[in-house]
Amino acid sequence: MEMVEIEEVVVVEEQQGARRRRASRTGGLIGLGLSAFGAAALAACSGGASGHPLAVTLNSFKITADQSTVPAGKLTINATNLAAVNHELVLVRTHTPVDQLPVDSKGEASEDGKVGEVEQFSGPNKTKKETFTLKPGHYVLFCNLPTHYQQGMHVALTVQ
Ligand SMILES: [Cu+2]
Repeated sequence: MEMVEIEEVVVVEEQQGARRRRASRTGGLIGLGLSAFGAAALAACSGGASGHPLAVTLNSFKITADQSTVPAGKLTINATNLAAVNHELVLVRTHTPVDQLPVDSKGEASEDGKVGEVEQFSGPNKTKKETFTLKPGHYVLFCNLPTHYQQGMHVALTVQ
């Protein structure tokens, strides 16, 4: 069973390297991946992740990520909420700078270009994991509970 998991990750790594997606997973592709990307696959498996891992920390009122650029394809976000109150993480693909999204009268930022979200959850020190499939581009990750974006809960992410 362990080998099956490793092969799955290898295929994902291979896809990311080629910056394109494959509809089928052939035996030949897996064989190629095992020889060329075996080490990367083992590293990816150690966290039990199904995509490239990104650690995001939510706090009142700040968001940090452990990488500013990630490869296109599957991304597994491990979001940790350090605060006792709820926070969430919305992902939008946009050309707008990270701190210039339009905000409405309720203090909620525009979610135009939304590709997904980690729904709100409370801490402190709790982690929620979600996997997204992202194409190349500029993304803004932010908390959209009222006024949280304006108070600084946003971070930029480049996918390439
Ligand atoms: Cu928040």
